[in-house]
This record gives sequence, structure tokens and C-alpha cells, in this order.
Amino acid sequence: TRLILATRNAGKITELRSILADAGLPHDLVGADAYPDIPDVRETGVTFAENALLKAHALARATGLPAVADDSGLCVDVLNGAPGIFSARWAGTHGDDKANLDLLLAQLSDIAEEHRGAYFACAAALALPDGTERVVEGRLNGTLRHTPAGTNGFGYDPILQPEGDTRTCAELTPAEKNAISHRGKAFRALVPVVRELLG
Ligand code: ITT
Repeated sequence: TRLILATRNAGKITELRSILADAGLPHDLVGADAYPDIPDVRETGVTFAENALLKAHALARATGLPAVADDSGLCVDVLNGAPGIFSARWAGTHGDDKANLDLLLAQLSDIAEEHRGAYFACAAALALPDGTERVVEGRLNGTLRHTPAGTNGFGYDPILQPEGDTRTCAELTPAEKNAISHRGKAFRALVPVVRELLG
């Protein structure tokens, strides 16, 4: 059976295909780009879980197929959890990863090492055309560098150094990142739920 990946973020799609395939999900994964006529849903939720469910329901309803969605972001301790759900448009333009990262670094320039804690969060949602829904979450704790390093991944990966590592997420291989990431944890937890509901 087909399963729609309700995201247009290329970095997420790459990671999700690999995470879900490694977890043995047998479904044919189709990106939202295969449905260009379906408008992007407005992310009016105030939590990652609410926004992930909004995206999954919109695609499931419009396609008549089960859909999974990811809502994720970076939560900075000293900013009380910001950028959080606003991570993709922190500097104003949705999806401008470099502007978002540069602005965040500037905002944190005076913050010393011991106060640079942050985590990536991901909510993974499944919605069926009949309205059935499930959502699970995952986190990756770390600290924020002063200077970006690494070229893998996307978004804020060059500045988040996972707990217990000396490299940033952008210096990990894709497999290393997926093994510990917020997205890996959330979607590996979603796989048994998909199996239970879709067979
Ligand atoms: P879709 O809504 O189409 O899925 P989006 O990019 O708008 O794509 P979000 O609203 O969930 O998705 O925003 C996620 C942002 O959080 C993303 O643009 C990155 O800036 C950041 N982010 C999420 N996961 C990340 C990761 O694994 N590494 C680095 N940054 C990440």
C-alpha cells in the first residue's frame, strides 16, 4: 500500500525514506510533491504534535490515502524553547535555512558555553482518510556551537552538537544522525503504529 509523506522539505524526505526503510516498513512511500495541486496546510497549531497532525490529516483527506507528517524544530534553553515551532521561518522567510541559522547564532553570540543547551524535537503523525490519528515524539539533546561546522543534513545541523559527541549533526554521516536523531526516534516509534493500523 501507498503511504504519503506529508512534507515538502527535501532534507526530511531523504531522512524519512531511510529511517522508514531501515525499520522495515513495506509501504510504497510517496512524497507530497507527487500531489502539487494540494495546497500547503496552514500550520496554525501551537505544538509540534498539533502541526504534524494538521499536515497528516490534510494530505490523507485530499488523497484518500494514509499519510505521515513530521513537524520539528530546534528548542533553545536560554530562549525558553524558541525557535521551536517557528524554526523554519525564524528569520522571516520560510525554509531559508542559512538566514535562520545566522540569526540564531547572532542572538546567542553573548551566551557562554555552559548556557548553550538546546534540543531538536520531532512529532511524527499518522492520519488515515477516515480521521483516525496517532502522534509520537522524539528528541535529541545537545549544545549549540558558536561557529557552524559540517555539510551534511539541513537546517540547524551545523550548530547542534549532540550530547556525548564532539561533532555537530552536520558532521555525522546520515546513518549516524538517523540512529540518534529526534526524527529517527519519533518515526521508529511510529512504525509499529503504522503496522497495527495499516497491516
Ligand atoms: P514541511 O512542513 O513541509 O514538513 P518545513 O521545513 O516547513 O517542511 P517544519 O515546519 O517542521 O517543516 O520546520 C522544521 C524546521 O526545523 C526546519 O526548517 C529546520 O530549520 C529545523 N529542523 C527540523 N529538523 C531538523 C534537523 O534534523 N536538523 C536541522 N534542523 C532541523
